[in-house]
Amino acid sequence: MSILPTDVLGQLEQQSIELPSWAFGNSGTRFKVFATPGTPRDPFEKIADAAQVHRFTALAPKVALHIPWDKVDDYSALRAHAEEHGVELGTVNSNTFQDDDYKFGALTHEDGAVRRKAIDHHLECIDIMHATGSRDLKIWLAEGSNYPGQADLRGRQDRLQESLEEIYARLGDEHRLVLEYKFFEPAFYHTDVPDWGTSYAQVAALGHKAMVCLDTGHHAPGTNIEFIVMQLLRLGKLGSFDFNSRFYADDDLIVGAADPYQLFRILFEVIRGGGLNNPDVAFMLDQCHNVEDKVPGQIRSVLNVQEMTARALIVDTEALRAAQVSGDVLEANRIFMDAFYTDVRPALAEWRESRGLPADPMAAFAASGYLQQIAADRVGGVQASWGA
Ligand code: PSV
Ligand code: MN
Ligand code: MN
Repeated sequence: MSILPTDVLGQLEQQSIELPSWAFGNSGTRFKVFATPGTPRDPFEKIADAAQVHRFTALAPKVALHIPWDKVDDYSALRAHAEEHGVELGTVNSNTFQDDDYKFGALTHEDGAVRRKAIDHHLECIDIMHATGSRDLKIWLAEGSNYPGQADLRGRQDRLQESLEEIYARLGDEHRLVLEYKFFEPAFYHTDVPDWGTSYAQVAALGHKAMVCLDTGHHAPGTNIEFIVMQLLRLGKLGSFDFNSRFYADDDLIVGAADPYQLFRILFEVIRGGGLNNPDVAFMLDQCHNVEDKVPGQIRSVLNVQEMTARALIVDTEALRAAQVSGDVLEANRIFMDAFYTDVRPALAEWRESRGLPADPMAAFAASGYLQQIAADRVGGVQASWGA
């Protein structure tokens, strides 16, 4: 018998991970952006590449957009293009971090004219969501200050609330707003939405359509992220994940690359708190592939999430509960670790084949010749970068 029982496979079948369009563009550090041959030149090509990930894994049916990076004249055409490629358009991410006007803030700015511009950008994103059929507006704010005394911390928090209220009021019935937090960067002294508590306080004041977005790379070293996942699920306020890995800060590396055990622990709390099918939670990646090929980078990412999910699903929860209740610390920990140490890869490969998917999606994609094809086809034009 497979180490993955039928009910576990049934749950795995429901897994759905949203890909970020920007993962397919060139990205880098402030030192250098390394271009990859065949990198998409526009949002249409990014979606075509994202569709490959779904084709080889059946795990990634949605692609998130970033505005203005994915600005097009006709979003209905982009939506139709996605559907032709077997995927849907997902979360719309706003961007108030690349404009000179936002040097001292956007939704929190002292100047009402700048706040107006930033709010209007979000209203435009909501208009786009109607055309793309997206549910979620994701807001990450780069605002903060570098020096004590530079900013009126409290006034900024009040203005943030007012700005968010106006954006929230424009959401359609089918829409949600998710507010992402990040403990530092680009501001180094204070950040206006630095932690889940601030995000929670802001979205709780808005209403039921506003939730928290948890980016796994946005915490101080040593933070118990699974505890935050548990708490937000318990409060009914975990709206979405931005999955990635970090060694130091916001590294945006392949999810599960730095610490697969942490990913396992997070997914265990996801399952404990409502399961993979929880309609409230969007499972997104937020990664950049600086030195590796982008499509296989994304394939590896979704497979890592699938693998750690499978391990989390085979925790013997009944035995674990009994050990917890009886105070058997070592037995409880053994049960937990047993699942984590179980190699589920052969069973997953077998299961994929039984569903008409390649047993090894990485190898199958490499053999498909897609990267060579796009390198030949997409000569000329300007390659999309992490930004445009
Ligand atoms: C900010 O660091 C962030 O995590 C936000 O989600 C942005 O939209 C994204 O990165 C851009 O890569
Ligand atoms: Mn993010
Ligand atoms: Mn980030």
